[in-house]
This record gives sequence, C-alpha cells and structure tokens, in this order.
Amino acid sequence: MKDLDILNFDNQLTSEEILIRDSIRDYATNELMPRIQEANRNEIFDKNIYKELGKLGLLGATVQGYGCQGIGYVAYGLITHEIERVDSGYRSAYSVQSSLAMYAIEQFGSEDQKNKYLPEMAKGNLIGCFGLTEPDAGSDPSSMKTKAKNVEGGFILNGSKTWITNSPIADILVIWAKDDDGILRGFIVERDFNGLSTPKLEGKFSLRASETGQIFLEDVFVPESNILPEVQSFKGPFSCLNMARYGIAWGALGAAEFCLETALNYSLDRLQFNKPLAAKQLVQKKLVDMQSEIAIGLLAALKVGREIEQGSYTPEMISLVKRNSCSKALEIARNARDVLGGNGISDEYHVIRHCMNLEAVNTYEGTYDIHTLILGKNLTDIAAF
Ligand code: TGC
Ligand code: FAD
Repeated sequence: MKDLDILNFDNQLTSEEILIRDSIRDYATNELMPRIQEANRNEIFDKNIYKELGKLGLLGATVQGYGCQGIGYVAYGLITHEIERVDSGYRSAYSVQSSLAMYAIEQFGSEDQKNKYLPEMAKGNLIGCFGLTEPDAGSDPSSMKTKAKNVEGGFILNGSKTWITNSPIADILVIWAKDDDGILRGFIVERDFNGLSTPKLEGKFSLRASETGQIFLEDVFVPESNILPEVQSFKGPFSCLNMARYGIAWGALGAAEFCLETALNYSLDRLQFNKPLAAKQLVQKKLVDMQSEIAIGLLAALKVGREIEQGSYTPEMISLVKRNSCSKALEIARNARDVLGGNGISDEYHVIRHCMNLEAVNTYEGTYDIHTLILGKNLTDIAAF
C-alpha cells in the first residue's frame, strides 16, 4: 500500500500518540469494520461497542480522573480519526458519549455527579446523550422552548428535543432548558424518570449505524441533585460543542482517507481502454486533489489540537477546521464514488456509505453555513446570522 503521508504528518506526533493511533486502528479494522455493512443496511447499533471502547480506555479519554485516562487532545483527535475511517455513525456514538455528555458533567457537574456518572460512563455501562436541538430550534438553539419550572426540591421539565444521537438507548440524558427567568440550565435526566419518552427517528439515510431519536419531556421532575450547578448560560452547551466539533474535524478526514485509499486501489486495478484508470490524467487529478486536501486538513486539525492542549485555542479555530474538514471530506467521498463508477454505489466498497454519512456530518454540530457565519463575524465584527 502506498504511503499517503506526503507531508510527514507522523513526525509531528509523539511516540505515545502513534501507539494510541495504531492500537485504535487495529481495533477499528478488526472489530468495527466487519460489522458495519450489516449494521448500516439494517440500521443496527450494537451497544456492546460502548463496552469495547470502555475496555480500551477510550470513553471520555481526555477527562482527568474518575476512571478516565486524561490523554491529550491530539491523541483524542487521532481516536476519532481512526473510528470514522470505519463509519461516521460509530464516531458519532463516541463523540456524544465523550465530548458532549461526559464533558458536560466533567465541566459543569458537582463532585457527587462526577463520581456517580463518569466512572460508569467511562466503562460503557451507562450511555449518554445531549439534548440541545428542538423541532423549531436547530441552528438557533437560543430560541428553544423547553422549560424548566422551579418547584420545591428541583425543577419540572416540559418540552421536546429532536435529532438526538443515542436518545433511544441513553441511560443519562443531558438536557438543556430555560428556567422561569429565561436562563439556560443543564439537567441530568435519568432513563427511569417519569414523563420521559425517546422514540427512534425512522427513515434515516445517513448515519444508519447510529441511533437517532427524539426526546419528549412531560412534567419530568428533576431533583436538585441532578441539576448541573456550574452552568447558567449558552456558554455551557457551546463549550461542549467546541470539543465535539474538534473531534469531527479529525474524524471526517478519517472517512476521506478511507475513500482516497479505496479510489486509488480501484483505479490501479481497473482497466479501461487497455490501461488502468489510474493512468488517466483526469483520474490522477481527482486522486491528487483528495490527497492534498487530506494532508493540509490534518495539519490544521493537529495545530488546533496543540492549541487546545496549551489552553490557547479559540472557538473560531474549531469552526474553521470543522467546516473545512467536513466540506472537503464530503467532496472527496463524492469524487471517490465517481472513480469507482457503478461499483461506487454498492455498499461492498463502502464509499457510498461514507458519502451518505458525511452529508449529516457536514450538517450537525453547526452546519457549514453557520460556521461560515461564525468565521464571518470574527472577521468583520458583524453578526450575519
Ligand atoms: P451568542 O450570543 O454568540 O453566545 C451566547 C453565549 O455563548 C458564548 N459562546 C461560546 N462559548 C464557548 N464556545 C463557543 N463556541 C461559543 N459560542 C458562543 C458567548 O460568548 C455567550 O456567552 P455569555 O457569557 O455572553 O452568555 O449566541 P447566539 O445565540 O448568537 O449563537 C450563535 C451561534 C449561531 C454561533 C450558535 O447558536 C451556534 O453555534 N449554532 C449552531 C447550533 C449547533 O451547533 N448545534 C449542535 C447541536 S449538538 C449536535 O449536533 C450533536 S451531533 C453529535 C454527533 O452525533 O456526533
Ligand atoms: P436549520 O437550522 O433549520 O437549517 C437549515 C438550513 O438553513 C441549513 O442549510 C442552514 O445552514 C441554513 N441556515 C440556518 N440559519 C441560517 C442563517 N442565519 N443564515 C443562512 N443560512 C442559515 N442535536 C443535538 O442537540 N444533539 C444531538 O445529539 C444531535 N445529533 C444529531 C444527529 C444527526 C444525524 C443529525 C442530522 C442532527 C443531529 N443534531 C443533534 C441536530 C443538529 O445539530 C442540527 O440538525 C443542526 O444544528 C442544524 O439544525 P436544523 O437541522 O434545525 O437546520
């Protein structure tokens, strides 16, 4: 296999990071890849994957303590990259548990909440989800309607969330809602709380190996002990989004890398007009464009990872790499599908699955255009949302 690392990316990594990357690649290749075709065809998410990721110490891997490894953010990016080489739905499962649910509890939870939930979530015994989006509040979560009414001993939650990864299977639901004064609060809703229902969304043609659903809250009583005490503004959920968006910036390029490798091998093997497709200039241009975008995109993700590790990152850096990686990966997947001709639409070659997945990846965690506007505001000081 041709070495695609044209800019000596690996030289930028520590030996520990390379070790982590290689061990995840082994797991992803040997354990995840063999299940994905059936899982995607039949919309199956195997919950055992959480236990397996837990055994490898990957869940909430950046959390310090509470049974977690406390690894750096570049190593975390390498994990999402390797998982998404197999499937964006598996990376989604990983991101939601680690960067959204566990991160919210680590950053904004009480000591009791951290001790109660994080070690079990790290083992994959408790599955989390993150409920921000609503039917009428997607790109603009500040217009959410879910309400938290202050009552004796806690809050009563009423409202609904939609497009929530893991909601049908989650044990712990991190829910964002506005209190009587319109202030945003975070709540840890447990599966057995009365008034909670989480139907699955049917008919999804992207991320089919990931569970996605709605959340309905009808007079759900949440005790004081389950309120996230350290957050009272949208800064809370947006900080969690920063971490998940950063992981996606690496992950999408993992999917793109798989598509490039598949297109390269296919074009070298497939003869048309008495020559391999790879001998044609138009095909070489497609392959070279793919390699260029992946190589440049990975260095940008790495740079942002180092900034996070040094505490010097800005949310705009993350918007830049999330937006760039997702749009470039989607274009790469579409071009790879084209190079495979008719075989490109067969799931035997996996490229069409990546194309379909990357449509959602380009949309969730802030659409391409929302990140354009975040960067536009940063550049001009004018909010154009
Ligand atoms: P705005 O007035 O700009 O900000 C409100 C407060 O939040 C702070 N803030 C941030 N803090 C940290 N990181 C960020 N990225 C932040 N962005 C804003 C801001 O400083 C302010 O703080 P304070 O202290 O003054 O209160 O808020 P806005 O309402 O104008 O929003 C702007 C906008 C459009 C950027 C925001 O609404 C946005 O990002 N929209 C996109 C929504 C989104 O990304 N949803 C994702 C849902 S989760 C998901 O998709 C999971 S999929 C996972 C998977 O399966 O992998
Ligand atoms: P809309 O906000 O209605 O946007 C529709 C279109 O309008 C987009 O092209 C958008 O870019 C554009 N648009 C919106 N506003 C503007 C503007 N001001 N200017 C120009 N164009 C604009 N959410 C969660 O909270 N938790 C989850 O776990 C989660 N998982 C998800 C899993 C999947 C598979 C999917 C598809 C979504 C998930 N989401 C989740 C929701 C996701 O974050 C939203 O879909 C996303 O933020 C976009 O919101 P929307 O779908 O309502 O689109």
